[in-house]
Amino acid sequence: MRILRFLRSNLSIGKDIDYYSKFSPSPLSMKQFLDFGSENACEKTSFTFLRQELPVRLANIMKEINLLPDNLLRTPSVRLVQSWYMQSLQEILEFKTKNANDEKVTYDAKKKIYFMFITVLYSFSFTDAVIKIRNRHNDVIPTMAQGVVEYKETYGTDPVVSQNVQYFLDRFYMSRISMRMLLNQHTLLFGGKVKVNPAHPKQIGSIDPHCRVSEVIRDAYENARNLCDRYYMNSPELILEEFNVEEQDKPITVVYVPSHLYHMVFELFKNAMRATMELYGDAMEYPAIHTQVALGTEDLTVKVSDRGGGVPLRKIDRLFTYTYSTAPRPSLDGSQAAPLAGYGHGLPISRLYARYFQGDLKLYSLEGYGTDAVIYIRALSTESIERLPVYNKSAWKHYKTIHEADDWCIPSKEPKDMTTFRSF
Ligand code: P4A
Repeated sequence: MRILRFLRSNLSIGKDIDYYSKFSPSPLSMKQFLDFGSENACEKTSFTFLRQELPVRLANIMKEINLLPDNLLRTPSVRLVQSWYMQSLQEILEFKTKNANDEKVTYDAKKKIYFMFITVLYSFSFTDAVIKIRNRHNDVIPTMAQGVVEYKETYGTDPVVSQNVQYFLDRFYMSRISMRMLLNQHTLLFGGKVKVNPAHPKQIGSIDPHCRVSEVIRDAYENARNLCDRYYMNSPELILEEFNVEEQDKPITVVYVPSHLYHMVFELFKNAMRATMELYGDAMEYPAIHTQVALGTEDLTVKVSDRGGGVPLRKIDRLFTYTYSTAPRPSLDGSQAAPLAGYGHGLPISRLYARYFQGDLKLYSLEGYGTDAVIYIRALSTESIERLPVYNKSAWKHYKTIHEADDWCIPSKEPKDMTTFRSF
C-alpha cells in the first residue's frame, strides 16, 4: 500500500508540478474574499476554486524551490520543506472534481484502501484535508531559516547566493502567506456548522470589513510591552494619534486582515522598544513611541516613531536580508530569554504582509536620533488585491543569470598618493 502510494507519487508528481506550474495563480481581491463568505456562496464553489488554485500556487513555487543553489537544496531542512510541499500537492490532487457535491467530498485514496482491504469506511472531508495541510506547514519559516543557517555554516556567505536566497524567500514566503489565507478562509467559513466565528462575529473568516486600526495597534503595543517589561524591567509609553481626513470624528477603519496588521505592528513595536531600551539603558525614563494613523483617499498609513538612536542608511537593507539576520534558532528551554529578538525574519516577513494586499513597509532612520517605520495599506478594498509571484521565464532568469560586475564604480577609500593623478 505504502509502496504503491510511493510509486504513484514519484512517477507522477513531477508531471503534476509541470502541469500546474503552467497556469498563473489567480489573485483575489478583498471583495472576492468577502463574496466567498456571503450567504449565497457555498462550500462547493470554494472547493472547486481551491482544487485548481492550490495546486497552481504550490506547483509555481515548487518550480522555484528546484532552482535554489544545489548546496542549499540538499540541506536536510530544505529537503524537509520540499517533502511537505509534495505531500500537500498529492493530497489535494486526490480529491476529484467530478465527485464534488454540496456535502462532504470523499478522500479518494482512502476510499481505494477501503475497497482493497474491506476495512472500516474511513473518509475525510476536503475541509479536514485543508486543516491537515495547513498544520503540516506550520513550521516552514523556522525550518527554512535553519536551512539558511546550515548553508552558511558550511559554505559561508556568497553575495550571489545571498541575492538568490533573498529573491526566493520573498517569493516563497509571499506564496505561503497567500496559501494560508486561502486555507484559513475555507476552514473558517466552512469548517464549522455556521460561518460565524464566535471569537470575531463580525469577521468574514479572517477579514474584518470594519477593522479598527487603532484597536489592533494598542493590542500589539500591550503585548510587545509585556515582553519588553519582562526583559528590560521597563518599557516606553505609547502615544497614539489618528488623522481621519474625510470623517474627522470617526475611528479609522479598513477592510483588512487584523492578524496581518497585528503581525506587522507587533514587530515594529518590538524593534522600537529594543532600540529605545538599549540606547537609554537604566535611565528609568524613556522617550515614548509615537504612533500616527492617517487615512487618505488612497492610503491608510501607520507610522511608528521611536527615539532609539536609529540605524545608518548603509545598514537599513540588512534588516530586511534573510541571510544577514539569520542567527541560529534561539534555544527553547528559556535559559537565554531574549524575548525581543526572534531569529531575524520578522521585518522581511512583515513587509511581505504589507505588500500582500498591495501595500508596503519602509524604514526611515535618522541616525543618532531614532527610526520611523511606516506601513502603507490600501484604503480602498477594491485596490486590495493579492500580490502573487508567478513562475515564468523572467523568474527563471533571476536564478540562472550569471551575475556580472556592477555598473557603478566601487568607491575607493582614499587615494594613497594624490601625485598619481598629476599626469591627468
Ligand atoms: N536602532 N533603531 C532600530 C534598531 C536600532 C530600529 C534595531 C539599533 C536594530 C535591530 C533590531 C531592532 C532594532 C527601530 C525600529 C525599527 C527597526 C529598527 O522598526 O528603532 O532587531 C532586528
